[in-house]
Amino acid sequence: MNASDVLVESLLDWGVEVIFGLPGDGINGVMEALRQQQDKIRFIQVRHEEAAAFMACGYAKFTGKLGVCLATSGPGGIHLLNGLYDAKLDHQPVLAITGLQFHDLIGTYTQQDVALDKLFMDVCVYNERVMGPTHVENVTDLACRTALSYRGVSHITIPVDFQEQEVKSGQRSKRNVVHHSSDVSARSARLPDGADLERAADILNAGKKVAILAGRGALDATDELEKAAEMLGAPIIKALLGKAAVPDDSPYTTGAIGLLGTRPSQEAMEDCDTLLIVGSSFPYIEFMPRPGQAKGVQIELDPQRIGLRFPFDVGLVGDSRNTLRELIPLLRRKQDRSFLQAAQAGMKDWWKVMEQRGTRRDKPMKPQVVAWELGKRLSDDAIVSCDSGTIATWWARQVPVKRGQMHTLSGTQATMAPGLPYTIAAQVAYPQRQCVAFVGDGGFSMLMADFVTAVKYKLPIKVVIIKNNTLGQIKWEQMVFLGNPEFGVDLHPIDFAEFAHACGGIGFTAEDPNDCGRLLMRCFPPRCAPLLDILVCHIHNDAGSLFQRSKDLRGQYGSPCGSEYATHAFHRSPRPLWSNLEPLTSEGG
Ligand SMILES: Cc1ncc(C[n+]2csc(CCOP(=O)(O)OP(=O)(O)O)c2C)c(N)n1
Ligand SMILES: [Mg+2]
Repeated sequence: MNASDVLVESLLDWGVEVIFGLPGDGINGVMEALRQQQDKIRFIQVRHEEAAAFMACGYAKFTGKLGVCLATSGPGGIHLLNGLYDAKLDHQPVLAITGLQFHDLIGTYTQQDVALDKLFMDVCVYNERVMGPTHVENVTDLACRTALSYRGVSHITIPVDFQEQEVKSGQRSKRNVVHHSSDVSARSARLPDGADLERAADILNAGKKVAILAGRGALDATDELEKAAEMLGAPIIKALLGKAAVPDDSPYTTGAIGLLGTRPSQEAMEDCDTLLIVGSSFPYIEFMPRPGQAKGVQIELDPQRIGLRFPFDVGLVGDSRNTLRELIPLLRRKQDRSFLQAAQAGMKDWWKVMEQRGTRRDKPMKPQVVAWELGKRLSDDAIVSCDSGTIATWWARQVPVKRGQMHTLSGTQATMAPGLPYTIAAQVAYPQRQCVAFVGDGGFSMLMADFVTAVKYKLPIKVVIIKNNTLGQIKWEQMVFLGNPEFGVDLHPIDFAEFAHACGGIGFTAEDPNDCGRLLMRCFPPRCAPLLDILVCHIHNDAGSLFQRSKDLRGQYGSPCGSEYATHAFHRSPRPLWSNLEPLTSEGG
């Protein structure tokens, strides 16, 4: 057995079934061990290591298991970095395995002499350079355990010559007892303190207008959230990563919050006298109640994050589901249902507006139409991945989530490009489920070479691209927040359908809103045939009217200065900005 064999054996002990990566001469020792174990551990070869890291992160998001990616020394490892930050910021357990130069040439300006352990210091919860074959087993055990228990990124980097070195007797240091570490993963009960629970219940029972904000940490607490909402007469507002925490047909939810959220969510935030946050560190503080406006209770797994965004009165450190189960029996059902009823009435109107926008038949076709048609055709178990950009707004608002579906995007890193690799990882993990990327042309084109990865591994993913030939979100920000004309945001058009064909997939282009549904049906047949599909929707922006509208808005706020305007918009009064931008976003791309 050599060091790489020990590494792969240890990964198998930790239940790793798949590794996403791209080989190179700095990691070929590990590749050989993977080749020998290919019937037990799958290697998915990517075209860009960044995609591999996103795949590992997506795999972790969708399965709850450890996501693993691999890259060679120097440039390969560097390519992983953005995807690893995505995992760090969205708290996903990911292990990165990389190579280093020959152990006795490190730090001598030799080729690809990049100290990846130093480079990754900030992104990792565990980060170690292997110092010899007998170091591998204990380091790998600790790397896997740390990533899973601290929900972050672990990194193991191995000098290339060590990768092939045999593990021999007499090699160990005198303290390194053979097999002294364990592959057992253990969890605590993850329950808060009893006294804190009672204090939290008192606050929630005393509140007259209670709002719940649910995030990523509440994804497996759907029933408990609805029960709490019923007891408290509280609307459930969802942070983007918590989109699937409660289905959108639930009578309790007001959907998303923030610039791409709903009006009833914002109204609930502004009017509530008590806020219960469940598993969310939603970063846009300006959309939360003002300090002093509301009492607050926070349920959060990580004690460090209690009170991060709001001056809470009580913090409950625990798992969302378990904690809610303990809390609900302490709650009294509120007789006054008017706060919830107002939110429900607001949502009725909101969905009417969404439907109106989603069923417009004028040309050029609006992105909301595509999102609406897509939402209708997603299967009950669909796994949807989105990207950063205006695309996220259409996904957040116009694609209702059903119970049983999973939806995600890069929440806190808010990076472009993970939509496609997340979807590939989802399809690897769940070969029978409908896995869909809903992405912009800018984000997709960043890592589009990995579409061919789906073709290569016969993964029947669906990719819906909103093609507006622009970095739409940035164009919009330049105009509306800064009051400037657009600059550096136009994208040279790509015929994505032709690209799909060139890769061996299938591509369609939809330009007519009357035809969009029919074309989507070809990609999303009622009984999902395992086809490789890519659907491309051409959306044209009317840049002139977008700019005019932004000028009108600035006039309305009486601020000639873009930055002042943005300050006003974000820090003093999110609501007027938010409600005025609504028609703008429906017209723009
Ligand atoms: C890696 C990265 N680069 C730049 C940005 C800044 N950014 C956010 S959204 C966006 C535009 C996205 O364009 P596209 O994918 O076409 O979506 P659209 O906004 O047009 O819907 C940019 C450049 C980012 N978030 N991530
Ligand atoms: Mg675009």
